[in-house]
Amino acid sequence: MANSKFEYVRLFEQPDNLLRETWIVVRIDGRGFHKLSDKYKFEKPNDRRALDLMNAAAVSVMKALPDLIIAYGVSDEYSFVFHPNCDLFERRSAYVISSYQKVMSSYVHQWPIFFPEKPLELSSLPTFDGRAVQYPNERVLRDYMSWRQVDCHINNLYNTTFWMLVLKGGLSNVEAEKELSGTVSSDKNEILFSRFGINYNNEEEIYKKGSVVYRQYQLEDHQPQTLTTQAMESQATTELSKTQQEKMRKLRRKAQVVVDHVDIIKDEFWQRRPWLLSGKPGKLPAETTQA
Ligand code: DGT
Ligand code: MG
Ligand code: MG
Repeated sequence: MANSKFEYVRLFEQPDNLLRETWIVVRIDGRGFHKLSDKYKFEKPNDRRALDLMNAAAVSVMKALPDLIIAYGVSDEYSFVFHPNCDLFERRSAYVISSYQKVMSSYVHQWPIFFPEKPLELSSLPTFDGRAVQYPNERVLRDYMSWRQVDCHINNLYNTTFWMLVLKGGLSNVEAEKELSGTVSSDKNEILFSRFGINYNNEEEIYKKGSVVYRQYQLEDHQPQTLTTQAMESQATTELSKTQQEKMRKLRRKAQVVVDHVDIIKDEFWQRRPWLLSGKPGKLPAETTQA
């Protein structure tokens, strides 16, 4: 860049690098989706096509950014996780957060596939907010993921019961809210079962558990590997050269990106997929390697 007397303005640019060796979570959330879901008449409490569209957008982002380790989505939000060894955009916050723009464009782009009969109106285009939070270790990262999944469960049980009371039980929104105020999970399960013959356990997993998106490798046996061992393994991979990072990206691009609706709170999910916390790609399933 040519030197000029105006060059000094660069001194006003503040560094915004995210801390090294921390887990980065970019959480995006649909802006005003309450209104948007009314506008495009999403089914209540869950519109399968709307959730599938969010998942499709998340899969596109995972494919475009091999640095992403895992993503978790529920309702109009998605959390995208980068490993502590990730050096994407030199960990500059604004660039990392901008990955949410990819979600937005992918969501809008794929909308007609999921809602062919409901074209988007320019005045009501879906938009998202995004922010990045750093977590210092695996324990806190996993607690973050557990927090989102517990939230999914609590909200879904409430919403399922609420909308049953309104749509099938003939209550007004205010009456249903009153009926549910002060109730605990077992009360809601009982209302669903005794009044509507619904066993909440049989509801679809995508609604109860949300959606987990990650790269699939060969599953490991369910070994009682301790978290300390995992923590040490990932510690060893924190300082990677640019060439190593690029090699890792290449390997990750070869893996299939899958969408699962499973428990991510218990250890088993993480133990069977050690590549998530270690950040090191696993073994590709045999058929993928031959292709
Ligand atoms: P915000 O995020 O502060 O801009 O406000 P909202 O309106 O996006 O609210 P938020 O993010 O707290 O809650 C998500 C809203 O999106 C909630 O009002 C219900 C709606 N929504 C999300 N998924 C579905 C769905 O599958 N069906 C229906 N009917 N509504 C949904
Ligand atoms: Mg929202
Ligand atoms: Mg939300």
